Amino acid sequence: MFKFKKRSFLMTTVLAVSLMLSACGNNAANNTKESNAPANAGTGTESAAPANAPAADKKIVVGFSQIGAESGWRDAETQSIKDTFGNDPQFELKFSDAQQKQENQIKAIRTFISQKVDAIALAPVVESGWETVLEEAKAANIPVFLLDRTVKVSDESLYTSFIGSDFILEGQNAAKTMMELLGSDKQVNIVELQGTVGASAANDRQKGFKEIVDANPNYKIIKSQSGDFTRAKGKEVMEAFLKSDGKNIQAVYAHNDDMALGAIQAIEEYGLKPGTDIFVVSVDGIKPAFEAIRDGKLNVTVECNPLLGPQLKQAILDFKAGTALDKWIKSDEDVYFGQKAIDALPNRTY
Ligand code: GYE
Repeated sequence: MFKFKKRSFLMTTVLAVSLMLSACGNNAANNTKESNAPANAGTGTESAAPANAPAADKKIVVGFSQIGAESGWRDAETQSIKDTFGNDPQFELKFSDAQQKQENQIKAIRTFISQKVDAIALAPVVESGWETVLEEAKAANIPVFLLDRTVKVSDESLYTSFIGSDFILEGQNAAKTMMELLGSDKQVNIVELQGTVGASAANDRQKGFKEIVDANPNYKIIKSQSGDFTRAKGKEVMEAFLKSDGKNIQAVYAHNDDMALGAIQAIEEYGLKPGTDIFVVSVDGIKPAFEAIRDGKLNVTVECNPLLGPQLKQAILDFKAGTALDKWIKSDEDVYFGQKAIDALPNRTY
């Protein structure tokens, strides 16, 4: 049932080719599929030119509401957006850092609306509470692209596309790889470090993982708590888990690498060996995680691609040209452990 070994070469090749394509700003795979989404809903003009074409000499202004800088993954995403739009003279980027607060993101979106930007990109810190401000953007005919995390809204036309990963799949892959490497017939008590409460990345990574674990009576999640996607809180929560459950813990599942790196520190300070005494699996695939795998302290990282700048840019250009977009533009990802992670390390840029 578990197919990573067989598929890993193919997946790596597919990943490399698609990364090359998107690096060239020509991610054909994402732009030619049929879309269920209404094409450019709510933004029509009377012009005979492509529906959303800007005047030839006018820059395309993009407002990006970023969550904050809680993790290495997010820093890499911010850099990807700044590089992509900063290096392209047809764009102007307005960047706003919300410091983890939804209210700051709502304020930023309202500012972008009053500035009449051409497109809004939003990495929503949590899933709910966006309807009102998204309705305001829609009323102003400004397309909203959700980046990396998604929202729960009753009306899907409130955003144009979601560009990001399949978090349920990531959670499933984390559990499947854990069982493959530890053996599914072994008794395994797992502690879980959740991401930010209410974030789609946390909700769905929990859901996918739990689904697989619940199907195996030998595997149990004995504790689960939020470490807010940060290294410091991941360490703090792991310290508490070790204090209450100590040697009863066989594995850690962290919703991101930063929290796993914090947990690794806590395990070492407790006097156990992370990666050996306690199995550690996390999500993201940032460089320090690859280094931790090389050093034998982390067992697995499930990749989640933060380099979303080229896909966002292509989506905005397609939208402007009146091309139908996928409602969900998926990013490419893989699973890394053992030698495969060590081999990939020199090419990790973030
Ligand atoms: O995994 C985590 C970050 O939303 C996919 O947010 C993103 C997550 C990522 O802080 O490290």
